[in-house]
Amino acid sequence: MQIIEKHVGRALVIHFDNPPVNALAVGGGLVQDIERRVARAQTDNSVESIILTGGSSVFSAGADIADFEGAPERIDAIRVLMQTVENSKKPIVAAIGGLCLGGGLELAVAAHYRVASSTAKFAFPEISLGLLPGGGGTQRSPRLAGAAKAIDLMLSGKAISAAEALEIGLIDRVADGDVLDFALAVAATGLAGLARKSGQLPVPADLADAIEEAGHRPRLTDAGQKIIDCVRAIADEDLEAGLKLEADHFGELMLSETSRALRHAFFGRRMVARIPGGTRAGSRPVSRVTVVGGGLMGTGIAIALLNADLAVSVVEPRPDALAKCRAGIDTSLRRDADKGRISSEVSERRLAALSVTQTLDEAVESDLYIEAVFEDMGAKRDVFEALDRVAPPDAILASNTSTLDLDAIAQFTARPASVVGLHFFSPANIMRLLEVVRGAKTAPETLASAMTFAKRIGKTGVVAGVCDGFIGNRVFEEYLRQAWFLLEEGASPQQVDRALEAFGMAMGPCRVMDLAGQDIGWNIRKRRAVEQPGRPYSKVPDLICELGRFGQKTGAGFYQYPDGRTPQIDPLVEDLIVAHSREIHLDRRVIADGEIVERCIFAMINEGAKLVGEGIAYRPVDVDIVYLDGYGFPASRGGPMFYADQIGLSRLLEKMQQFEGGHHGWAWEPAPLILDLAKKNQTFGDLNR
Ligand code: 3H9
Repeated sequence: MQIIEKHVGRALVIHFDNPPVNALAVGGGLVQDIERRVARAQTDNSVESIILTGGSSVFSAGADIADFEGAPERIDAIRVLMQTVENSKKPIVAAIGGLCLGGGLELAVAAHYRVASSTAKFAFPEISLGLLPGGGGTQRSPRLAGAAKAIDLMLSGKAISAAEALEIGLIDRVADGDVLDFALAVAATGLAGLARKSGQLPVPADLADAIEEAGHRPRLTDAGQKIIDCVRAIADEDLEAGLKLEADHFGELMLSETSRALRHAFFGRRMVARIPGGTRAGSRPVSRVTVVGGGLMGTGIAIALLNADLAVSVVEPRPDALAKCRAGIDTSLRRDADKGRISSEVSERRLAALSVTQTLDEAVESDLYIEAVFEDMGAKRDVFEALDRVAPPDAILASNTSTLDLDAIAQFTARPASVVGLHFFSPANIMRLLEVVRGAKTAPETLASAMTFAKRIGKTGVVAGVCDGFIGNRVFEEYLRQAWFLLEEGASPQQVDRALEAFGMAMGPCRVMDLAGQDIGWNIRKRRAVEQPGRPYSKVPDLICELGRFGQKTGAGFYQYPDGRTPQIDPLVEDLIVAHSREIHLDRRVIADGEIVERCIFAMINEGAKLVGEGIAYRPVDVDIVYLDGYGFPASRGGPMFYADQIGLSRLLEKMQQFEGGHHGWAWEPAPLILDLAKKNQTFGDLNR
């Protein structure tokens, strides 16, 4: 972290440098240092104008998010900086190269003139952290860009280009060539008549209409409401009062559980990319990938890879399946172009990067091979033996298995160190999560390469050790186990779904399994009955399956789907469940929604803790990110392990002990890690490093 100051003619250039993203850190003192220098320049007679710059690639990614873990007053240093900048007697130019986000944009907006490189990008991403622009952004940007445009930026968090920022008046000029040289040239020709104090500009003419329109937006969060509140204050209050309201609202949001959860997820997504004790240095670059298997999963994977501009070969021996795969890829890429998500040139270029063949021998040599064939050990053996024969010696060999033993698969080759699991979630081109499975013999370099590859294709890669279900499905199994027990004890499918959806799960378990296919769970339960006879499930979902009701694809599951998609309550299912409770001599009782949530979510937490204790997941945050990015866990709760810390592990244990005394209490044996942490008065968060 440093500031380089230089005098160029009568201009003072203050170049701040805080790698990697020029976060405006209060803790590290950068903010205070910039402020001191701007204040000092006021009395330096050799200085006529001041240029603030962060260099050519990042102006600033905003406030240092780590600073928000302290007391809200700490952040005041940012506001002091903004005030000093705006009140400067000498004109201040923001020379913006590259990213200009959040507090960085607020700094630019507090300056008196803004020039940006043509590649610069502007956004207020605070909303995605459950926050609002708290450094004057809600007060100054509407005065510059108009209320509707500014509100849209703040509520959506979306980025705009330099050209768009110029068009809406957020910046003043787009630089030809180097942005600092351009800013210096502007300063040298004089800023008289150009420099403006944004905070003193008139109330934007569209304010009332924009506030009215914004108030009707669906799903406004607390942060969204507060943004609108602050902008409304522009009409009613002077700048100082507006800034005070903004600071108060920011302080409240910063301390809210939602924002803390979203910040946990922000750092968590980056933390899971770090392999403990590992390094990215040895990563092998991946530019060409062969996908073996052109079914639904293989097709989705191929689309995801093409969308990341990789060259892809798909190998599928069955001609009709190969044709279907090719058509699926074509449709997806062309649809993206039709919908304007990509240009038709990009779509054509990506399609040209695809080749399909019926045999592996015909496929182009690749850096990475991803097996996506049927979940059967014999089929995997055939593929991996063939891969061992044809793949170049330094290629990575990956299996997309979700249930089979990766270590056994690796043994089908003479190079188990190059074998890794890449567990995509369906549809693979949409779902953000990628479980990267580390086998007993997977080399650190193979694992690091797989994680780099995950980032390259825009996925959140989370490392999991080998076990049945890895992180995601192993935890999900315990969640479902409780959901199905609750049905036989007295709850209805719609009550279980409603309770968990009210907690924030994207979809309740009955609807999820109807969507995924009830037969998938049925197969797992049949296998488990043999493998783990001491850990039974409720028979309820099996009874549903025995009627041929596999969910949406058969028009019925826990619910009926007359239009193929919308669930409708089916009295037959209710009767079937009640009859089953009677048959197993269980007196059905009224179950509170709170119990449904606690049992399902605490079961998730307990299994997550077991995974961390066993070393399958590196850290509790790895479980959180799997759940946030792959299983629809509510972002505002930060993932199951973060949520557990909010409840408190001692309270969690107490509740689990109560459940231990109830129906199928054996399922509540606490994870040793929870006992250990609770004894030491520690949290899961303490293990996240
Ligand atoms: C704000 O500004 C509030 C204001 O209104 C003022 C209030 C008074 N702080 O993502 P990457 C780290 S709120 C701290 O892997 P990329 C990140 O953790 C802020 N650290 O790279 C990572 O660290 P590590 C509003 C930050 O190229 C490293 O930088 N701003 C921050 O894929 C590289 O990040 C935002 O919400 C930060 N602000 O993406 C922007 N930003 O290497 C958040 C990044 O140790 N940031 N780091 O894991 C982003 O969206 C992306 O990081 C960015 C780069 C697009 C900048």
